[in-house]
Amino acid sequence: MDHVKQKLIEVGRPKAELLKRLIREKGDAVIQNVTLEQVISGMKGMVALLTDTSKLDPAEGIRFRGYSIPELREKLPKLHEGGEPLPEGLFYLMLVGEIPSETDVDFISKEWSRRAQGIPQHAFDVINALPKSAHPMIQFNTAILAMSTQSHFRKAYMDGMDKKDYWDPMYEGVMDLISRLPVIAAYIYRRVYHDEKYISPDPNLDWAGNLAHMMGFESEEVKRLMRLYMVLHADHEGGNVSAHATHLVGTALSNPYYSFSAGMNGLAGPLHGMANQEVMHWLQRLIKDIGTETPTEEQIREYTLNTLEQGRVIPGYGHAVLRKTDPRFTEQLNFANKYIPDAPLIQLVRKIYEVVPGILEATGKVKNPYPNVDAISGSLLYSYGIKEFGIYTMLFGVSRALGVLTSLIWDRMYGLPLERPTSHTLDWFIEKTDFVE
Ligand code: HAX
Repeated sequence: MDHVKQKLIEVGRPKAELLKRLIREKGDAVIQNVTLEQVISGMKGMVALLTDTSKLDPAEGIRFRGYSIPELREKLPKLHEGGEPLPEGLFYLMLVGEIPSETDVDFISKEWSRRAQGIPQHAFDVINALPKSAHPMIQFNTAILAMSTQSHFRKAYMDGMDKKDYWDPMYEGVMDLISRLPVIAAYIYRRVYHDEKYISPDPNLDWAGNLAHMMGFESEEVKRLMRLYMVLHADHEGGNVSAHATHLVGTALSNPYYSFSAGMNGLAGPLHGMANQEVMHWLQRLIKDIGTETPTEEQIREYTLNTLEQGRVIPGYGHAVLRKTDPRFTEQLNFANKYIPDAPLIQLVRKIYEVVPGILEATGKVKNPYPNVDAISGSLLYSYGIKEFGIYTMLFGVSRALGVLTSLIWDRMYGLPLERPTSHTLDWFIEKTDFVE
């Protein structure tokens, strides 16, 4: 048994016992009152999930196992002095709750590199069976499902595994799946945008650096960006659509491929992960309609108001939980200010940030008028030469695997049961609230 898995048992078993005791002794404690509005408005603010990997504070933003993004950048192992933390380290932190050593990170890097070699040929075949015009998220998700033929969990379940061991084949499947996503994503990218000229993985590279390499980007600059991107998009507590969908499907004891695929279907929606692509379309149209890459604040104001008048949202702005500028936006802006301050799209993003929050605030209904992670991520990728918007959500998906799949292992470690909330008809809500029609 590898040492990460051993560590996971050491940490996981006592916590699973603790949870059992908590339910036994405090199971009937009331933790929240729920309003009708919360139910109907997408369960916002309703406590409904146990997720340990990260926690989102409306004002401060995300913390991974208690660490803010600036703390992670300081504490997680890096390949180079002054470089970006390795996503492998964030995975370890989310999995076992401790900052990893360089040896831990190196082990995970090598392990993922090894496991990535096991992708079944039929995963590539199903991608090839789709038209190149199929959105990369369709190709990505199809390949994820196709790889579930190798599910350790399914096999162990069929063999009659004991409930308390569910986490073990889940860990194996999750490690396989995470290791393989960059290969699949790069394959789709090269297939669609680079005449099927594929690049083999380099076993000596880290997980994110390898993704850049397989996509055809050899510079250390792009690899550094990819590490940042993979860390920033990894997790956002348990209630966001991709995390919740992965968790929900997992509670039916569906294998990690089925579960993650559900999450990716959610990520592909324009109000969630696809917003990064939507932002680029919005910026592209703005530049085309106004006729310049350097519009004035007044021109941006008019364009924004026009979008709102058409009954559309401003992509990259707003959030269901955050009530301040998303620190993931700020981290990317800091990165851009440091390395590519004069990139035209970055200058435009900065200018839009000056204008849009005031307009959204003035509508009186938008609860968070500030930018989220997607307001800048595409512009950053674009400025580094990754210009094909169609893959941006897929890259988000590769990163999101780190958090939601770690939670899936913990769901099985905790022995969480089938998720099955209650629904009611409109008549029931009317009666329950003594509403007079
Ligand atoms: N532009 C225009 N209107 C917006 C808006 C925006 N960026 N954000 C919210 N609103 C509107 C809502 O559509 C809603 O209008 P109606 O009452 O007319 O239906 C009203 O303001 C209240 O919404 P809210 O409570 O502030 O926001 P929600 O929690 O319902 O939704 C969203 C949060 C992120 C979906 C929303 O802010 C939005 O649509 N933003 C644009 C799309 C986007 O950037 N999504 C990515 C979010 C981050 C993420 O998950 N990344 O993956």
